[in-house]
Amino acid sequence: VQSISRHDYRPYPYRITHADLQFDLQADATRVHTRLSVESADASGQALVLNGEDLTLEQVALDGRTLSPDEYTLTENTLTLAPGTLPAFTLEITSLCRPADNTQLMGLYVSGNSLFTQCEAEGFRRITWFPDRPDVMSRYRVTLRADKQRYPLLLSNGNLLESRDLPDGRHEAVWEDPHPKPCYLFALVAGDFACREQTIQTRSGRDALLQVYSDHGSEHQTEWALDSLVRSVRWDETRFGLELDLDRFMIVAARDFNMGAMENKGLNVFNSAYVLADPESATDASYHAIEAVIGHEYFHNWTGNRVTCRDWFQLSLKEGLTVFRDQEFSADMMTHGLPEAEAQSARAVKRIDDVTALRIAQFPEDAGPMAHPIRPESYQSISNFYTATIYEKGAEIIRMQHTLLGEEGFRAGMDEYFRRHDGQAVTCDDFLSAMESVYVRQNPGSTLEQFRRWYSQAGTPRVKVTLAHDAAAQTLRVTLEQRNPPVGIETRQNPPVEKLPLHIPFALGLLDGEGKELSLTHKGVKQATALLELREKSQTWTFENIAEQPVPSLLRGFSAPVIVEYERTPQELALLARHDTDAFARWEAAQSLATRVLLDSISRPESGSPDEQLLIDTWEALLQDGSLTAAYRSRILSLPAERELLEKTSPLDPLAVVEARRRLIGKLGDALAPFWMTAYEDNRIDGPYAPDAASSGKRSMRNLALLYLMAAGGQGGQELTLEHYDAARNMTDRMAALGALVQYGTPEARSERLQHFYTQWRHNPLVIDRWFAVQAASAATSLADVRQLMTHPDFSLRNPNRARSLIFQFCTNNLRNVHSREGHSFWAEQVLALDALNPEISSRLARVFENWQRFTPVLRDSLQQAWRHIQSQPALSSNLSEIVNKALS
Ligand code: DPP
Ligand code: ZN
Repeated sequence: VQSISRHDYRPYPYRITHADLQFDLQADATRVHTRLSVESADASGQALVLNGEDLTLEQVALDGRTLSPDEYTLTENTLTLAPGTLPAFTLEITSLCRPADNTQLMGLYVSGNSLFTQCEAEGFRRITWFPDRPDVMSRYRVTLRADKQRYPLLLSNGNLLESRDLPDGRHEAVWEDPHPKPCYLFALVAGDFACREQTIQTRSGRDALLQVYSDHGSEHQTEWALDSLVRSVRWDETRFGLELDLDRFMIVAARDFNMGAMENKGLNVFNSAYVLADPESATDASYHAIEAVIGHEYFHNWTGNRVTCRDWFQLSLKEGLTVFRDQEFSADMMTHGLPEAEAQSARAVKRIDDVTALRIAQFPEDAGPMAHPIRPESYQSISNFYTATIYEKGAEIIRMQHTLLGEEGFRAGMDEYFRRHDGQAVTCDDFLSAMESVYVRQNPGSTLEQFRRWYSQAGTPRVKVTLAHDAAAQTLRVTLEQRNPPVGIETRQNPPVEKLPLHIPFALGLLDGEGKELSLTHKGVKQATALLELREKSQTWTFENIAEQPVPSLLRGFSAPVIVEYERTPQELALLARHDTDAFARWEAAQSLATRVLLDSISRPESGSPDEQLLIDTWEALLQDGSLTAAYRSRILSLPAERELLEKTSPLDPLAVVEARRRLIGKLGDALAPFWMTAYEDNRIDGPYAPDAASSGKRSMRNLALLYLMAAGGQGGQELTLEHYDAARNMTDRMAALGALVQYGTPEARSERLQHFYTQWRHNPLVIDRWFAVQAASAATSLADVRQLMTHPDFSLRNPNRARSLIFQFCTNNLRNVHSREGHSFWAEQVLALDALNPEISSRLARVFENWQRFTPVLRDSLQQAWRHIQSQPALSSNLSEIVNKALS
């Protein structure tokens, strides 16, 4: 498989000013007539190369003259023409594609009775011949023709110009998108849907029609989605001054969808999991995810669509930035209308959740064979680079710019970015230059030149902290030292790649021995939190008026995506967990204390951890601290997730992690049972369901208390959980009870409630996904159980949500039962089965064990064998080959 390099970028030698597409839509074969207005960009007379995949070419015409086959070159994936020195011409192509056979769900495909498209990154070439690259931007006019009964709705990007009936029961709709766009933002949808809509006035007083389409029968589940869309429009107006630039903005829910959602211009296509919600069937987490994803895709309208990527190496230009924007949107929505202290806490909860996700998904990626900078240098298949690094680390790198520039400066930088680049396809460097234009005004003599290294260097940097207190001088010297060891392919490069020091904003606070915050005075400036800008390999700051040896609060707010190295005593951690004024660092301290106890008990299972009692006391203090919000309390009292802990074992020892964590949950549940019971009672909510921060926080705390009580063992916990299940009036509570039972309940209780749940929800596919997932991820579910579930009539490998709910959940989250020789070969078997259907999905499943070399020897051998088995198969997809070859190299 060929690798593409960032430095090979060449501008496309032609402009496609207009694309006029006519579709005769049918599920088995759709004929596409493509009419392109082409101009030579450089008068060089170079060949015109178009991409195509799984298409049948019927006819090619240039300026109205049909070409004979010897006038063009057709290979499996290219169509090459030699228009010579013509400055401008019209190219017409007729081709066929086959939606019903399209199991990859890229290009035009069938889901249920409807037709959908997915083009990012390279799906448009599966619809028609075209220069399938983001820097070719065209105005689209799209005519859709189809059977009216089967496909009563015909949607595409932009505005509906006209629609009319045709003979033979067919009809036609013509859409025009006034904004030039790359083909990856093209979309069409044909089918029969229910619609919820609302007209709003944009900030400048224009009317805009917002619509959410979904299957008939699910219209009662789209209210939250439409409301979230309205909030997204408002938020982008107020926070970034960005207005909706279309008369109409549509969202359509698809049952079969590879990703979360897609920001096609004016016609977003969404995985139904990120659209449909009602209190009965959706959890708080789903409500929040729907709001976040709707925001994310809507925000792409400016960051991605109006200003797009020059090439796919720049993917983080739009994704990192848009994730940052959706994170801020969610935080603003959560804190809206709360008193200051609660707002701060809610913001910290959002930050905690985002950082946890980063650590679980991105840190391991950045230490494994797929490690890449947020702007990769090369790839074989771009689909493999829709990664946690591009998205989540990308967002952290934008957030650091926000930290360095401040809210106002960042906004000024964004304004400048749009002033310079609206309507263009640009690079990450262009974005940074716009931000830098503000930074240099704020910091004369300084630039963001060094900051750019974050875009080109992979790996999670480590920052080592050293403190030196001088009691006589009453000063504290803080030394930060950065290291960025080689990762991924770098570890095998000779000579070794030299990584240069990064520009790292490091937020620091200090507490005294009683836990009171000290102020930091440096060069006469006094503050509670100092933002140290680490630029050298090692740098020292001196703070004055520090009478006694302080306890440092490090990397407050997670001010940079790094790992801090600093030896702390358990007592220090406990002090910070109780008193740190920075809510993020406080949570971090509690988590570190728990991690320490867990790792201790793994390394010496007989004696356990000497700090266990300190942890119990700390948890008790936190349970009784009346100043904490319920949401925050639920985060600080949760034990670190299994996968987060796994990353801290070396070699990776999944079974030990599962057992140690289960044991400690049980222990904390038992030791603090009366407190959990009080928390359970105190967080009861009467009244109707609402997913707001305060109520979801209460549910989250109440359900955590329930889990601890259930895990404590004994009759009481299970009885309470069964009651909780029966009394639940929303999916959050119902799932919490079911989850606790499935993890810790007796086999009878477990299977009885699972059966009950299935019977009640069998008609709602998104809830049945939960039913598969809760079982697949449970330590009580064996490989044999999973194989049994695969024979369930509701299981299908073809539906990505269903495959994710059972196969991915088992392989990713059932650390106890996937790690055996049989478990590993099951994984390989499913990777191969999926690869034959849908390489986007198979390569994702393969990546679950990309870090196989770090496991304990027995597991490593067995994983290696499974990888080799995959590698030995003929005809792997190019997506999967890239992953396999990197994993085994
Ligand atoms: N639809 C995916 C996203 O929004 C890819 N652009 O992130
Ligand atoms: Zn995105």
